[in-house]
Amino acid sequence: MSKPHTATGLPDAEIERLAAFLHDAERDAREVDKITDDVPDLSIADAYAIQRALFARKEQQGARLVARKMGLTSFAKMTQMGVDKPIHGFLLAEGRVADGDAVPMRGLIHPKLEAEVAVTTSRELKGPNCSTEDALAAIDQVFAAIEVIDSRYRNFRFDLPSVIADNTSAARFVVGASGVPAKGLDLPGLDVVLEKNGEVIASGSGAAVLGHPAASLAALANLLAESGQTLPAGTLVMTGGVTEAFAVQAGDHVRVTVRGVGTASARFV
Ligand code: OOG
Ligand code: MG
Repeated sequence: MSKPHTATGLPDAEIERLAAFLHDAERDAREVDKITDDVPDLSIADAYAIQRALFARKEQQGARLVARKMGLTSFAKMTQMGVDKPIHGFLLAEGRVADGDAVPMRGLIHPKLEAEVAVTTSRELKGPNCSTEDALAAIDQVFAAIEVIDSRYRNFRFDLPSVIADNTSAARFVVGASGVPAKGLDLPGLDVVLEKNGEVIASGSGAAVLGHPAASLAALANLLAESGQTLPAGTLVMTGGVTEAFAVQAGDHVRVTVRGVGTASARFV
């Protein structure tokens, strides 16, 4: 029996069973009990092993990794969800929505909206010990972005291991059609505004994201290192919600503006 990367406590068959459970819930757009109701002592390492097994299942069916995400990087989000540690997940081509396009409610359970800053990288980042400065030097372009999260768990309630296994509630994401070079930008000073149906519903600064969006990128490199992974050059990263998340419904038109950077918008149908 070989278990590459991380020593996990759960047998492989259990990891696979829980990954299948979450995979099917997402496929059927059906909310389910959080997996720690079933496995109360689920460790963070096991939770990431389930997330990787979920990714492997999707990859087998043709899914393609196009970006990475950080989550729970702002106090607004940690407070809203009652959890206190940043987490990371994967984003697939099938979840990407072009800027300005429609997001069908079909296939989603109880989607919520997040205003984010996305970045692309121009060099590989490798943890552990990746610093904010290392990460900042690796940022190529900066974009306004919207993340549509959709926890597979009943009432969007979970704990840290459960949400990690559920790929950090990832569902859809929209990255602005055009970004700007990071050089010369004050990332913590970025002004991020979230509008729904023409009204500002939340705003915040880049500093809301772990003090600096580059700190979130560094945290991603360091978390990936725990499972022996690096972050290749050319990776697109959603650095995490600046504000708390907001429910959306069909008919809503939403827009994120990052002043001096750009906008990202979508409409729910
Ligand atoms: C977990 C994902 C959080 C963010 O940007 O903070 C997240 C959740 O709140 O469901 O994507
Ligand atoms: Mg997010």
